[in-house]
Amino acid sequence: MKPIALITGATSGIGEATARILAKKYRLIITGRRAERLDQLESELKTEVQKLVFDVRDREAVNNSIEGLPSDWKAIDVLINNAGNAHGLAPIQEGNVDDWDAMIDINIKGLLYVSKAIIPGMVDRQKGHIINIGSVAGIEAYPNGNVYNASKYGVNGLTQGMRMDLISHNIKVSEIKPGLVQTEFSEVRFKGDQEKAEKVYQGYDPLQAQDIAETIEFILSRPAHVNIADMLVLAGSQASATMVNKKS
Ligand code: NDP
Ligand code: 8X3
Repeated sequence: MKPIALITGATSGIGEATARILAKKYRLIITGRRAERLDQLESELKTEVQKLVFDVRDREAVNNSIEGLPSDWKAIDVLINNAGNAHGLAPIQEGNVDDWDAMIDINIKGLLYVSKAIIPGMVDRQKGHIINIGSVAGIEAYPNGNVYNASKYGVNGLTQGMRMDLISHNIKVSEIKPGLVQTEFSEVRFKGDQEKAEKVYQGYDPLQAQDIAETIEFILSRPAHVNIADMLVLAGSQASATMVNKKS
């Protein structure tokens, strides 16, 4: 029987690409709010799949969904805490408080709610691997990034703490900090403004979701005596959160 991986935010970008790669070796629990996308993805995956539709901000929905999994799907081996987004890009004095709430509630509290529903089972089984998707934005602030930066700094701190608390239970905790990845991320950040979103990825070759999915696959495929704690993965032309060598 294949081991089980649960991926949050599997309806697009990094999460979706990760589902496609991990389907080779894992049974998958794919999650997100857009049910129709999960249906489509399930139809394309060549592995057994469970779909859970919930908003990671809704603690009750997270708990009910995970508790409601069939008994032979409860022993989750791998958790990919990927769901998240930036909402807005504005100086702190002009920030939209609803955007701030969304980023803190999704990127930090949502990650915690999902983790809280899954970690006790991993502790009982003395087995598991959690990969949190942080960001270069979680080790370097940039102008107008403020609350998104704070949310990813939060993921960075949480990952370190989780690793310490869970090490004695044989649970590995890793973090990947991607740089610029061409996904729906900027469409969400700029609230559907395609022109602004496309500009983020012009003049250089950005990372693709597949690159991060392959990094996840690599981390999970290391032998038991190797724990990849942290990986910063930038685009080829990127030196830092703010420095990209653009052609034009
Ligand atoms: P996408 O916008 O393509 O994907 C985001 C995913 O998160 C979607 O599947 C979305 O599903 C899910 N999601 C968002 N909000 C919620 C919510 N409230 N409840 C449940 N699921 C939610 O972006 P990426 O693939 O790029 O982003 C994935 C992760 O990677 C995020 O944590 C992001 O911060 C991080 N990251 C991205 C980078 C980039 O440049 N793209 C760089 C560094 C880190 P749905 O809308 O269906 O709920
Ligand atoms: C996404 C990468 O640099 O746009 O976390 O914040 S960045």
